[in-house]
Amino acid sequence: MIKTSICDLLGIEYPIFQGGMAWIADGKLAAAVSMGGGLGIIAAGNASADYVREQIHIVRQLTEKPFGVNVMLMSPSVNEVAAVLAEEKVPVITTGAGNPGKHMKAWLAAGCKVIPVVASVAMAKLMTRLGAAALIAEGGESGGHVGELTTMVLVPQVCDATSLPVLAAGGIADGRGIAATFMLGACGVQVGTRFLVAKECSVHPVYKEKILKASDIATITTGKRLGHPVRSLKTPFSRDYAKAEFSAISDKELDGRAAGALRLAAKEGDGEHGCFLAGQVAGMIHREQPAAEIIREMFAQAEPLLKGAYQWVR
Ligand code: TUI
Repeated sequence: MIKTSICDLLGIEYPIFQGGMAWIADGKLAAAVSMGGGLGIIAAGNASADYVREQIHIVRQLTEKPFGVNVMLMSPSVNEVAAVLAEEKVPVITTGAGNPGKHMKAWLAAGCKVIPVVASVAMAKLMTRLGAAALIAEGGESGGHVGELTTMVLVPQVCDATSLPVLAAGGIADGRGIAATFMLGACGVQVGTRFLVAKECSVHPVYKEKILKASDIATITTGKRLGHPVRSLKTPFSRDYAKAEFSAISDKELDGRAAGALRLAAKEGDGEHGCFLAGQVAGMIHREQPAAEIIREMFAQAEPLLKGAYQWVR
């Protein structure tokens, strides 16, 4: 059995969070992951505060286990969503794509545990000072909005910079990823792409098919020119966008191209115009499975690897 400080802190069985995938991670998926012993997370993404409240109620109808909500800090509804989370006293709030500083006091006062995603040591130190309960160090192997550093170099540097529990994210899809990031100092993992193909994930079937068929080099990062690099599958949309970044078109026109593309991928399965966010692990994901089975299988693989690590020591 693999149990760490994050299990005790949150009352979860396995030290694993499901990533807050915008347009994808709803109350049903979050409940399935939490019932499987991990921490299920609802993605607020760009959604309205009403949608987020509805999804919180769905999780609470399905399970009494702890769960989280991920706040996408670039969302136009971020302030309204932030208020709903405090009002609902959501057990865990994770954040992404920015600095959650201005919301921390209200969330902590409501008794929520705040676990920000950080992509740098500076942000890790700031979040530690502001009262975070733990940190998620996310490397650029992950899908979606990405930082500069890889998981391999980010996790140990974040661990050195904080006394808080650190979860590793980016590039983890099986037990080998768990074992490796534990060696870097992490005491838990966050996994997105593998849960995208969970049976309980209601993303469009075309999206799941694309992940299951992806190769090791199936993803690309775009958006650097506008300061928001994003990793997604190579598709007509992302290839055209990548070309446009190096063309003479204006920033405004470039920005306009991405509007609605996440929804088109997740809800319509639109292979032409959709933006299919995915991590570099897509190439190692081959099966749709129930969320609980994914969790059990990952930890069943990690345990003998961690136990057997002594073989290297003479
Ligand atoms: O947030 C993510 N991944 C995401 S968010 C998302 S939705 C989206 N839609 C359109 C454009 C962009 C995103 C899809 N995927 N991951 C967590 C994460 N956070 N990765 C990196 C960061 C991060 C970056 C900068 C955290 C803090 C930060 O601080 C900057 C600052 O304000 O100093």
